[in-house]
Amino acid sequence: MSDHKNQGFATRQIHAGAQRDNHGALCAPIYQTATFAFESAEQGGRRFAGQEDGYIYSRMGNPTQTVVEQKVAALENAEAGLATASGMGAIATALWSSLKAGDHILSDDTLYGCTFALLTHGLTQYGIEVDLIDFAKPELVKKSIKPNTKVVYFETPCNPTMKLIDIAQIAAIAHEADHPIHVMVDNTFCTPYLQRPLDLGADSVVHSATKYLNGHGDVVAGVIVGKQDFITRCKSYGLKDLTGSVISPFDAFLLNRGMKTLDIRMDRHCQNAMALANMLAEHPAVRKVYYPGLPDFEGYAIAKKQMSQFGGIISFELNADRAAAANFLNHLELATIAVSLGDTETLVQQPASMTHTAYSPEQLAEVGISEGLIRISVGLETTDDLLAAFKTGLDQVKTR
Ligand code: 7XF
Repeated sequence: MSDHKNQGFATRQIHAGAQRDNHGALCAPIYQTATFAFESAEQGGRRFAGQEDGYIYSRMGNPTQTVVEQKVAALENAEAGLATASGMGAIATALWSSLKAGDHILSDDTLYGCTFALLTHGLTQYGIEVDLIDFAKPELVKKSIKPNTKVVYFETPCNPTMKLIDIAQIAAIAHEADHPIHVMVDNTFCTPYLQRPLDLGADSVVHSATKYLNGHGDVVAGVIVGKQDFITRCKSYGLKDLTGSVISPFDAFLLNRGMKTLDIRMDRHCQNAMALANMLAEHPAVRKVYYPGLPDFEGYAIAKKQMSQFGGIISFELNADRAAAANFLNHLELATIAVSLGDTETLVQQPASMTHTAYSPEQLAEVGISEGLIRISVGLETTDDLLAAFKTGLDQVKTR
């Protein structure tokens, strides 16, 4: 358990995990080494046997990685954390560490495209039963739990429709079952600054640290946090033997640096997104805005309850055909057409043809991802400049 429990978020994001090296370096150094020297054959044996703490080989841990892990764990109020080479590395490591052939995973139906692919095209090939249902219907979740259900999995807000799922309610349903069920939440869209699923009853949290945690668009990384025994299993089995999805010391260094400013970046992302969502909602060229901070958005009440602010992601549909949506993106000033999110730059993309192509057209329609849906990752630019760029673009849309 971290010793930062009584400190504020900003103090933890800067100091948790930090350790002075022999030279007193302020910033945790990049330990660019694959392996670590043992003082003796006996010491090597003791480390492998788990009888002595210390580093062995960088697939099993590295001091730069440890800083990230302790920091994220402190921010999520978790006992322990594990850093990985990508968000998918975190999700795959956490799921492979929790499931075996014959087990059942119950997941929400709206997931980042590659998570959807991992579950429906991946896990099913290895004898794991997968059911995807709408977790906004808690009664359905209750009915869908089976005797072999081992994991309940979801994102909230969901990528890209911003559907809200009540973490406390779903965790309570899963934990009421007459056998143990592990509740795993992807907290990428919120970060621990806006939402802490473990405090609401979840068992573990996964992140694409590529997004807000790092925040600068220059790293692909992931993290898992949870109870110490679960993280030990993820580290010494899931990551070491099954996925090998190890973060590099340099990426761990950048991630540690990015996380030191998480709260002030998130505040600006949220402010810019709220202003932009309000403008979009009032513009005649816009048919629908998907943003948890709009009081008439489904799930607003859940967002109010479990998030401290409403986040930096907005999706919306134009009151126009698909070609007009592409034309809008092609001529939009300031925003870059790119997948990913949580960067300083505002990014726009179309989930149906980009991030969510693992879904069939029928599956996209079922979860409400329309062909023309546009997702915005609202950046840290000056609010008025962003509003002006989107307004200019929208004013030119030929509405139906
Ligand atoms: O392996 P990654 O670091 O790219 O993370 C995977 C991932 C996991 N969970 C969520 C909620 C995510 O959004 C992602 C990555 N999503 C990007 C996006 O939606 O733009 C990936 C670009 S294809």
